[in-house]
Amino acid sequence: MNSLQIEEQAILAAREAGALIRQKCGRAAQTIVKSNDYDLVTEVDKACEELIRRRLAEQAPTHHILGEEGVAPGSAASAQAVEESRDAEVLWIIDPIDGTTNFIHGFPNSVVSIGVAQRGELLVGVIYDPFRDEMFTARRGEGAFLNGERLSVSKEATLQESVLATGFPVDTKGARAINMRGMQALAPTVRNFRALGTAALHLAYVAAGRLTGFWEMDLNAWDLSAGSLLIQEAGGRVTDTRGVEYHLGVRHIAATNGLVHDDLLRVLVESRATGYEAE
Ligand code: 2AM
Ligand code: CA
Repeated sequence: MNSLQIEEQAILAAREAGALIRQKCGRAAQTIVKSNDYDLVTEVDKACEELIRRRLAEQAPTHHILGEEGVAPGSAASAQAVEESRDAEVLWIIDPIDGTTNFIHGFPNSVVSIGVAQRGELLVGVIYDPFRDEMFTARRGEGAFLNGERLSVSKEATLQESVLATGFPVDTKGARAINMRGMQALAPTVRNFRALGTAALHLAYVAAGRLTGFWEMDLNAWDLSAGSLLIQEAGGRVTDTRGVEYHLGVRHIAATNGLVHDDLLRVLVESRATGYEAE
């Protein structure tokens, strides 16, 4: 299968799972608590992942799959699962519902995120927003697209002109407090903040120039891989919060149009809000 065929399959899988997300948003019968009371999953997350896995078993039986719902809860288990699978020849990295808390509350902001890597290097990224019917796609070296139209990142050159997004970690005691320090430090300068409850949609919006940048800590490869490729292909920059170029093991993410990247990192480092302080 070449990258074009992989992209086609990812798009079909994302549309299929997206239809279920749209149909079931706010109507999940049961909510299951994962690592703590704020870390949630529903039977629809599992059903969406199952749909995608079934398609891949038929269309690409030799490819490996790393899906959020196939991994034990908690940061350590997630990091280990990524480590164990990242050198696979072809690896599909799947978040069947990014924005599960929104999904449970009927807040119509959840997406399907599918990244495909070859021996650890991202080849294809697809993020589908079923509520707006927006399909974000990228293939390495071929650019990023929204419903077939070429994307490029925004042109804001200063934090003063920037709209930045972030998310609030499920670890209410440690990571959330660190995240608030970052917001506090940035608040006097940035144009404004947005928090949509889905990391993958934030990344897609940075690629589309709708957001200047995004940072968040303790995320997983399935939240970040597809969106990172979209941003790189749209001319932006993706690193960890200390400036190391994005790779599948990155959990503390900074993703921008490139122009404000160093300024964002400087504020996060100076305010001790990179997420690495606790490690
Ligand atoms: P999810 O909806 O797939 O769980 C919101 O700030 C972002 O954090 C979402 O993309 C959400 O993804 C992600 N997230 C939620 N719980 C998480 C956890 N326990 N570890 C890491 N990321 C999580
Ligand atoms: Ca998820």
